Amino acid sequence: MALQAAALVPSTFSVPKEGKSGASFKDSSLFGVSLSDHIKADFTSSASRCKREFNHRIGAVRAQTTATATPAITRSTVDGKKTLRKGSVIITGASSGLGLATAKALAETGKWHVIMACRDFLKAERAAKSAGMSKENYTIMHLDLASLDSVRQFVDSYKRSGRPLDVLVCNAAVYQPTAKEPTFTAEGFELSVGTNHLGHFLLSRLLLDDLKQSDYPSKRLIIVGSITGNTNTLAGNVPPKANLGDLRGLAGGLNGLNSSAMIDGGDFDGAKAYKDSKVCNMLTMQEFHRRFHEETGITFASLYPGCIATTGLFREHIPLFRLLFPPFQKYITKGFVSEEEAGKRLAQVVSDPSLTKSGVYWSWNKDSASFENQLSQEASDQDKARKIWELSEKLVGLA
Ligand code: LMG
Ligand code: NDP
Ligand code: PMR
Repeated sequence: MALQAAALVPSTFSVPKEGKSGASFKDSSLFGVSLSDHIKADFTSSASRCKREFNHRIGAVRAQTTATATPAITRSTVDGKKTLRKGSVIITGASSGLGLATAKALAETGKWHVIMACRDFLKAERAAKSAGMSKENYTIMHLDLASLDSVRQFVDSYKRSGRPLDVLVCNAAVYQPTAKEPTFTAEGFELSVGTNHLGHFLLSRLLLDDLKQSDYPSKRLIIVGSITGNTNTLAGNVPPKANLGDLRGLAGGLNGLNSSAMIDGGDFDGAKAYKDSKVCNMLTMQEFHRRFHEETGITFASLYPGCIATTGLFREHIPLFRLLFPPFQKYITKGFVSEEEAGKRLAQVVSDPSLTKSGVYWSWNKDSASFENQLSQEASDQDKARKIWELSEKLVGLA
């Protein structure tokens, strides 16, 4: 009943406190202050710092690669002015929803070449065309995150293309709210955590070195998170709640045979598995930050883009939910954002010079201004982040 009341009177949201700090609802579009303005990037200095290393790496293969790849961080224009080369950004799951809207927003600037990493090539091609993206601004490459072989093949092809990698966006996800029984990835991991977390974990580990070698002024690894994985919010308290427990299911391989399909070892619940996977995404971002930010200069970030209630994410939900969810979010919670607006938000995290701070979980307030949000206790638990990292390494064959 608390949830119901809160849904109807958003300004009186109230959930039990978690840990020692009070509950925070900054995740909602109704709460929050922009803290981003003070962060300023210094692009020029890092550009020159990385240039030599980049040219050394890329030079040898450059001659054989496509015309779209650019040999140096700057290129000369006709009037002799130097301009920044196009950035190369990989976006997983760019065939619909947030990923597509972000690809479109970045492509439209003319400053980015978007590599749309998608499991359905034809769907991605149609989506790019109907979004009005012009051919010179994107490349579609096959990637099925539910298969680690496919992830490895994708990485090999990308490396062979000779293209630099400036930003990687881990965006793709599946959500199975109505599934009664678990389904599994090619390697036998429960599908939501297997795709949303483990597939992306392997992908980003294998591409980290490419990001590191990029000479782009600000190189970034972004993993899309969500409010529903954060139990310090109202949305995160709608049952079933995210909870990774002691990770016994993850340790057992999430295979539903000799181990549970759920991270916490409990009975299968598709909605919980999705929320758990988002907690893993947010913890992984922070673990990357702790392990690699200083050494590599890469910005690691996560975000909640707002409730994009119209995307394909809800394709498996019952028709009544799909009908009522958008007006519910628009008029009752006021957390609704359009795909276009959400795409602009993620595009900011990719390229805005003021969003270079690493280790941050970004959200936007009701005026669409970005701010650094607080994660729930579990989604910022350093010990759990390390354990998930280590268990995930074993599962994907990195350790
Ligand atoms: C679980 O249920 C599912 O079991 C699981 O499969 C998975 O989907 C998981 O988190 C995902 O959810 C969670 C359960 C939470 O939610 C529900 O049972 C249904 C909630 C439906 C929410 C979206 C639709 C809301 C429609 C509002 C009306 C539309 C208005 C249009 C605009 C009008 C403008 C004036 O359950 C709880 O946490 C219990 C909380 C109590 C429910 C409070 C409901 C408040 C909203 C008013 C409800 C109106 C009744 C509509 C019935 C819709 C049924 C789908
Ligand atoms: P969509 O379903 O529209 O997009 C998800 C994308 O992921 C699709 O392109 C889908 O491909 C792709 N995908 C799914 N499985 C795989 C796979 N095995 N390999 C490769 N790609 C795959 O949903 P959204 O745009 O809403 O979701 C995008 C991100 O935003 C997700 O990380 C989600 O958790 C997050 N998010 C969404 C919110 C929302 O309200 N919608 C709120 C908060 C976060 P295909 O087109 O082939 O199905
Ligand atoms: Mg939620 C401020 C309130 C708020 C916000 C921002 C969201 C976002 N939701 C809110 C409130 C509520 N939701 C309330 C009060 C209810 C009970 C009626 C409710 C229910 C609900 C359901 C059943 N909400 C949902 C579902 C889903 O199936 C979605 C989900 O959990 O997917 C995992 C969902 C979502 N609500 C959100 C967001 C962003 C989602 C989409 C999923 C995601 O995290 O990506």
